[in-house]
Amino acid sequence: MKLTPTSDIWMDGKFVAWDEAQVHVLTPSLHYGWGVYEGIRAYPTARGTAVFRLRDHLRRLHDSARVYLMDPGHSVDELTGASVELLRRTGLGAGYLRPLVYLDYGTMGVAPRLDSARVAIAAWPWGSYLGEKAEQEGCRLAVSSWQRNGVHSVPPLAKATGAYVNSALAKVAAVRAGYDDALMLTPGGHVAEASAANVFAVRDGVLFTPPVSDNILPGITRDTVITLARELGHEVREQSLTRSELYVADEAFLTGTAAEIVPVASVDDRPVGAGGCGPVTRRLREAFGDVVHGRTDTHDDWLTYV
Ligand code: PPE
Repeated sequence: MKLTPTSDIWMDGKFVAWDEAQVHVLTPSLHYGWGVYEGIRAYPTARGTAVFRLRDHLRRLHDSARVYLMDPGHSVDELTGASVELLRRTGLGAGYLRPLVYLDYGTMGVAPRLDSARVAIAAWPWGSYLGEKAEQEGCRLAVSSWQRNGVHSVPPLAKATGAYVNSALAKVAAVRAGYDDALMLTPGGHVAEASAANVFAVRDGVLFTPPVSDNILPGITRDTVITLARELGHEVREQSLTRSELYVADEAFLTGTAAEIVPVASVDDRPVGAGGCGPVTRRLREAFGDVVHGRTDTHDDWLTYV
């Protein structure tokens, strides 16, 4: 996915031209992966551009920073204002926001100085994360030989930059083997999640998704889908799943900010249900589309209008 530059990037309270948003090559965040970030989407609505669950994402950014002992130095309110202002300046009607908390250059060694946190927010247009074909016809997943980061190694609930070498190893291997994405397991063999998205299975109208204790990032889209599914009358169970339970599901789908809701066509070459997008997944995608585009006011509190 090639980046499309926009006009400005917000850095520590100032707007900087895209090409001038530089950091020193010796920042410890680059060397040791000590940084945290978020991914947030903005959508066009009848009332202008709206950012979806902005405060929830920025709160998670603060939570992730706390796990990594960094103080972003800007409150959730300040970062909300900066995000909105950035979208105004860049003129993006829809797109992706990427806040990043990282360490300033100045020390080296694996115990970096943690009181030098810097914050940047960039925004750019971002289309389909897994590709148009996967979005329409479903993605092909393969269980990865790489285990998902665990609570004893790299805490899965914090969105740390360095943690993504784990996701990247799995995703690169899956793509090289001809799949769209990797399905990562816990050391105990439970399904955790895809490389950058949570996973759901549907059987007899009931939704199943792995619990936070199975090494997932507790996704905001996951939470959105749980809420919408219950409103549509579905039972939702957060419980451990094995890969075989996905093989025999009626439907399965992935959720994430970048990915949105993507049907799963197959897992390890076993077609899930009838393949393609099943009826429950379709209904949830419609409900999600209505909410993010402000076509319903039931969840207007999830939208921050630019
Ligand atoms: N698990 C992981 C590991 C993950 O990275 C994401 C989001 C999710 C679950 C879903 O979380 P949420 O976006 O709150 O529903 N991945 C982000 C980054 C992708 C990327 O850097 O590439 C995203 O979707 O923005």
